[in-house]
Amino acid sequence: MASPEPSVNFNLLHRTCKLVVVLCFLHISVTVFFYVRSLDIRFAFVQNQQSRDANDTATGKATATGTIGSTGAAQPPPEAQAGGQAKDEPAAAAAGKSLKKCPETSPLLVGPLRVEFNVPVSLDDVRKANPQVGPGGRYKPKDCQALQKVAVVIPFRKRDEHLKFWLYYLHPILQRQQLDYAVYVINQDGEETFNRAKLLNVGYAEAMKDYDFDCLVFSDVDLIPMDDRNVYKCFSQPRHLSVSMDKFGFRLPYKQYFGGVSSMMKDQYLSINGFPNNYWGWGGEDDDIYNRLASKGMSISRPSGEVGKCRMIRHERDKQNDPNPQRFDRIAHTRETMSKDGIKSLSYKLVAKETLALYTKITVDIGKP
Ligand code: UDH
Ligand code: NGS
Repeated sequence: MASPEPSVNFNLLHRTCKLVVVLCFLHISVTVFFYVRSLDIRFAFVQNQQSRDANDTATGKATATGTIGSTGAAQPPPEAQAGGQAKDEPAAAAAGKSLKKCPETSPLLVGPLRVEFNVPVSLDDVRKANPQVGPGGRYKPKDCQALQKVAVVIPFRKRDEHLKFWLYYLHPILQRQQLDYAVYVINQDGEETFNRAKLLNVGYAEAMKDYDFDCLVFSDVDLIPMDDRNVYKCFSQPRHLSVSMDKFGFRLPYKQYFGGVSSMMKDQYLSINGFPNNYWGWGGEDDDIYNRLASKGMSISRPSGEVGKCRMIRHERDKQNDPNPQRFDRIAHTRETMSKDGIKSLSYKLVAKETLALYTKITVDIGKP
């Protein structure tokens, strides 16, 4: 007699298998559903990051203070949602609490940059690309307290095309460097012989009337850094920043070279009585500054050759800036002259001070040789 048991067993096995298959299907569906959803979120995050990055390039705004929801909108971090301790910095600022200090190295830096001068730029474009830069070319980070207050001083006369490129490249860089900065263009009035170092002294004097800057960056108008890790700030020793220029084959032309772009803390600058006022025409004033620093026992700090790469905008020699025949004699006597000639003996006539959208323009009569 045939027993019914095998058929019962078979039916049971059949049903169990069906159940397992259904469960597997359910499991796979749920997994696929959540996987696709997570892709969606990641995609939204990337898109959002990109637009934030583009915006941050212009604004220098710190990123990633919250999480990104499926809508792509920034949301408070989980701790804040749960009523935890996470700090929302802008809210802290709004509540009158002091901001925390910016980090030693800005997280916004991107490293090597492409720098080209073949397409002209307009001031209008630069303004639009830098909405966070205030009148006079001033900026400070919103989300943290900048480590230094920096006045960037540019000696100037009739180099408007170069200035546009300088503003176009430098404003985004300086914002990413999380500096509290302002740009001063010191325009020599009239047609007399150019005097770079005296204009830089005027820049110091005029900038200090506006704000308690603790660092001065002195930059030629035609020099653009090729790496934003070359931070336009001050160090424990005076800094030479344009160490690796294209026109010198990306090398330092000589060990004492201090031309182009340099920076000094206010007290370093004052300890050498500022810069010489009597170098009229091209050459030697940067060597005199180097001599001043060396005579006070200071050394020159520099970025690496890689980080210090920069491009110079090619140009012809300017009118009224021929090589100064007295420069060799003058640099041979820096030690004797520096206490008498410098910021303490500076005299000039302020012709105009204009607070423009991207910089402060100081037009000045500095006399003649
Ligand atoms: N500068 C002006 N206007 C002038 C002269 C100088 O704005 O008429 C400023 C400007 O910021 C410039 C800086 O001063 O970058 C230094 O000027 P410089 O002439 O000493 O140095 P630069 O490197 O030129 O600009 C060196 C001479 C190049 C000769 C090239 C011949 N092909
Ligand atoms: C030196 C000049 C510096 C000048 C440097 C680079 O010879 O002022 O060349 O010049 N010193 C003297 O003349 C004493 S550059 O090639 O950039 O025009 O900065």
